[in-house]
Amino acid sequence: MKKYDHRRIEKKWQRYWQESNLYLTRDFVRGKKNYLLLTEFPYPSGNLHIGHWFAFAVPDILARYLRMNGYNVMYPIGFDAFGLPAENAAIKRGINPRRWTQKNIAYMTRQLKSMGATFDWSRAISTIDPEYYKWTQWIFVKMFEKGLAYRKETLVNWCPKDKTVLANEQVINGCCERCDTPVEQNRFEQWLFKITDYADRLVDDIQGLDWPQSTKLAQKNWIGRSDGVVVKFEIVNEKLKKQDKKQDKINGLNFEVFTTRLDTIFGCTYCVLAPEHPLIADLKEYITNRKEIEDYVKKSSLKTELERQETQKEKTGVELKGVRAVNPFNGWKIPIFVADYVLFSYGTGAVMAVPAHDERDFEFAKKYNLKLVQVVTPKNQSNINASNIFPHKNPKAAEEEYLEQSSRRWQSEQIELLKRGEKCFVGEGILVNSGDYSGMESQAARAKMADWLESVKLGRRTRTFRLRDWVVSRQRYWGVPIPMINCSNCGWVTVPEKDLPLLLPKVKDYLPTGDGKSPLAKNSKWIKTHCPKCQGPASRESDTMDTFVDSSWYFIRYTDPKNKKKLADLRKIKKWLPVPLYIGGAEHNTMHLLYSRFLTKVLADLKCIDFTEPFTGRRNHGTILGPDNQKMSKSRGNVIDPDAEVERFGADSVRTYLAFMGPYDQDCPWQKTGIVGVRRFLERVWRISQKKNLGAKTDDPDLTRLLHQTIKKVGENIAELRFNTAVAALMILANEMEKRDNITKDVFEKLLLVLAPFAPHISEELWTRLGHKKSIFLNSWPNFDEKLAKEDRIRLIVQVNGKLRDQIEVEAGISEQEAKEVALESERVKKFIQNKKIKRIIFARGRLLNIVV
Ligand code: ANZ
Ligand code: ZN
Repeated sequence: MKKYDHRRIEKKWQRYWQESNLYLTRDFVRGKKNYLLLTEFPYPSGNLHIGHWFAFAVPDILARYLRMNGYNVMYPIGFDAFGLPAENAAIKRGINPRRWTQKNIAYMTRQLKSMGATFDWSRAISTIDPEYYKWTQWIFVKMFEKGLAYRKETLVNWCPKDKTVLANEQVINGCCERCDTPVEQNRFEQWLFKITDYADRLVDDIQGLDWPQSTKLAQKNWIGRSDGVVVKFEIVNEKLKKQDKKQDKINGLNFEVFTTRLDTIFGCTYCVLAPEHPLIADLKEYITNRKEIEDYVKKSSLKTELERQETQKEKTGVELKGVRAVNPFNGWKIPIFVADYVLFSYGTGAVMAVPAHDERDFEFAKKYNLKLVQVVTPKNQSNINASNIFPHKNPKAAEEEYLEQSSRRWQSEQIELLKRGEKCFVGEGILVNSGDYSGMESQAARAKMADWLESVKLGRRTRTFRLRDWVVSRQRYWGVPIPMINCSNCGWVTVPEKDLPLLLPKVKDYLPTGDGKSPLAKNSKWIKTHCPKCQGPASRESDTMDTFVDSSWYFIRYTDPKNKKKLADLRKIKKWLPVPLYIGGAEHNTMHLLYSRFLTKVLADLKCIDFTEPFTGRRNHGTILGPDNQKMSKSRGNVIDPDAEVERFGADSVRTYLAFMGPYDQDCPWQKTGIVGVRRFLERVWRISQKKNLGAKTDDPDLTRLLHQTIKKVGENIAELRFNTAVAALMILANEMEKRDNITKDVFEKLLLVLAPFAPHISEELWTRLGHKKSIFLNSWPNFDEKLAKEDRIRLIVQVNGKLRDQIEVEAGISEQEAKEVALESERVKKFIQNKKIKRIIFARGRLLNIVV
C-alpha cells in the first residue's frame, strides 16, 4: 500500500493546475453567472503568517464550491504595497522600501501558491505598480476637479515617532495605531477628501447591505448622524441696567448651540463654549476674568480631542464672568462657561447645558455647584412633577414653587437624590416645569418647540455628523505621489492626464523628516517643474497619499487589470461588480470599508461604474490564537509558522484544519492535536482508496443515506461559511466508509467530490487514480436525493418541572442546545417559565427535554 506523501502530491498538482490554466478566469462565459469572491489583499509584510492562510485558504473552499456549482468564479489576489508598515519595516532594516517591498511580494507570492488556492494570478495587482497607481492619481485629479479634494489648514493627529499625519481612525486610545506612540495635535496644510458631502448617503445606504449587524452599527456610529436644532442665545451684560446704552452693543452678540434634546431647554441652567470659540475673543471687553480665561484656553489647546472626550476624566471649565446668556424659552439669564469637554469641531462648538438630563453636564454642574432643574420625567414615574411635589397647589403655582425652591441647598439635596437613583434621567418622557409644553411627550414637545423657534427666527432644524473630512496627505516617501502642482500664478493645478502616472522618484534619502514635509520635498530636481497652465515655474506637491486611497478601489481593477485607457472597462465592471461577498477582518469595520463605500459613490457619480455600493455582502473572519489561547506574538513564542506546518502535514491538512477549528467568524486557538487529527482523517481517506474491493456492486442503505445527507449538509454549510460543521460531517462519512469491507466506487467518488474544496490536492490525486482523465474540479457538485437526505424527524417531548407542556417535531439528531432553543421558542412552554430562572435541563437525546425552573 502506497503511503500518503503530501509533499510529492501537492507540488505536482499545483504545477499541473498552473500549467493547465485551470484558474484563469474569463470575463464572459456563456451560460454561467459571474461571482467575484473577494478577500482583503495583504500587505507585503515579509512572510505569510497563519492568519493569511485563514483569510485566503478557507474562503478558497467557497470559491471551489461555487465553481463546482456552475459559477464563473473570480478569486483574485494582489498586494497593498505602499504605506507605513512596509516603510517602517524597511527603515528598521536599512533597506530602501521599494526593494524591501518587491522582495516580499516575490516571496509571499511563492508562499501563497503553496496554499493550492484558485487565485487567478494573471489578474494579480499591486498598488505600487505605476499602471495601478496611475488610476489612483487619476481618481485624485477627478476629485479635485469636482471640488471633492481640497487643501485646508487643519489640526491633525501627528505621530512624532512615525513623523506623519494620521487619520482619526488610525488613532487608538490617543496613540498611533502602528507604533503606539501618544499622538500630538499639529496644524498643517493638508489635502482632504470631502467625505462629509456623502455622509447622508453613507448612512442611508447601509440599510440595504447584507453585512454583520456589528459592522453596520460601527459605520453608523462612526458617521454619527444626529438630527437636532440650532438655538440662538443672546448675550447680555450681567451688571448693566436696562437703560444703559452699552447694553445694546452687547445685545448684538449671540451664539448658537446644537442640541438633540430641545425638549430639555427649560432645564438649561448654563451654557458652555468650546475654548476655540471665536466669541470668547469678541467678549473680551465685557469679561472681568480675562486672564483666567486666557490661561484656560491655552491649557486646553495642549490636549487632544480624544483626551477632551474621555468620559472618566474630571471635567474642567471657567465661567465667563460679567456676561450671561438668555434662554429664549424662559428668558432666564444664565452663566456662560468655557469648558473643553465641548468640542469646537462638533455641532456649533457650543452647548446648552441641562445638568438634570445630560450626564456630562450633570458632572460639571456638580463640580461647580450649578443649578439643576428637572424638566423631563419618566413616563410611568411622574413623581418629580412639580404637581406631585406640591400637590396642594394648582399646576402653574406648583411649578413656580418648584423653581423657587431650586435654591442651592435644595439643589444639593436633589443631586444627592439623583446620585442615589439614576444619577440623572437621560431618557425621554413627559415634560414638567416647561411652561406651556409641560405634560407633552419629549418627541412631540421637540417638534412644537422647533416650530416656534423657526417661526420667531431664533433657531432652525439641522443635521450634524460626527464624521470629519478625510485627511489624505502623508508626509512620507512610500506612497502614491499626489498629482498636484503649485503655481504662483494659477494656484493649485492638476498634473495633466497624459502625464499620469506621475512616477514616484527613486531616492536615496527616504527617511521621514519630522518638519511636516515628506522627504520628496528635498528632491529639488523632482519638485521643480512647470505649470501645465501658464508654463511658468512651479513646484510639485511633495506629500504622498494615504494608503487607504489605494485600497479603496482595488477590487474594481481586478475586473480589468491590464487596461491602459481606463481604470476598468465598464462592460467588464458590469459583469463582475458589485462584489457579492467580501470576507475580511473586523478591524476594517470603519476605515477601509467606509472609504471604499465613499469612493464607490464618487466613481458612480463620475459614471465610471454603475453601482453605488461596492460590497453587497460582507462577512468577518475571526483571528487565530496561539496554542495558549493568547494572541500570537514573537515575544510570547506562540507563533505557528504555516510553512513548517505545510512541510510537516501538507497544505491539505492545514486548509482543512483551519476550516475545522471553529466557527469561521470567531477567534480560535491553534491546537497541535487538532491538526494531527485532521491529518489522520485525510490518511483515512487515502486508505479507503486502497481498498482492494472498491468494486462493490451496491452500498448498504445506511451508507447511501449518510452519503446523501453529507452531500446536502456540506454544500449548505459551505454556502453559509460554516466550514467547521462541514468538515465534521465529512469525517463521519469517512469513518463509516472505512468500517465497511465493500463500498462502491461511486460513493467514494462522491466523497472525493465533496472533500475536494477543502483538500484539493489529495482529492485530485485520488480522483485520477480512479482512472479519470479530467481534473476533479471540472466536475459538478454531486446531486443528492432529497428523500434520502431527509433527516429522520421525531416528536420531542417538552416538559416543565416534569409536566408535559408541548410536543415539537425536530430532527432526530438534535443537540441539547438546539432542543433548548426550540423549546424556549414555544408559546406553550414560555407560559410556564416566564420570569422564572431555569435551574436545570434534563435532556434525553431523541426523546425528551425537561426544563426545571
Ligand atoms: C442639550 C442636551 C440635553 C443634550 C440633554 C443632550 C441631552 P449627539 O447625539 O452625539 O449628536 N453637544 C452638542 N455639541 C457639542 C459639542 N461641540 N461638544 C460636546 N457636546 C456637544 O449629541 C448631541 C448633544 O451633544 C447635544 O444635545 C449637546 O447636548 C451635546 F438632556 O443639548 B445636548
Ligand atoms: Zn501657472
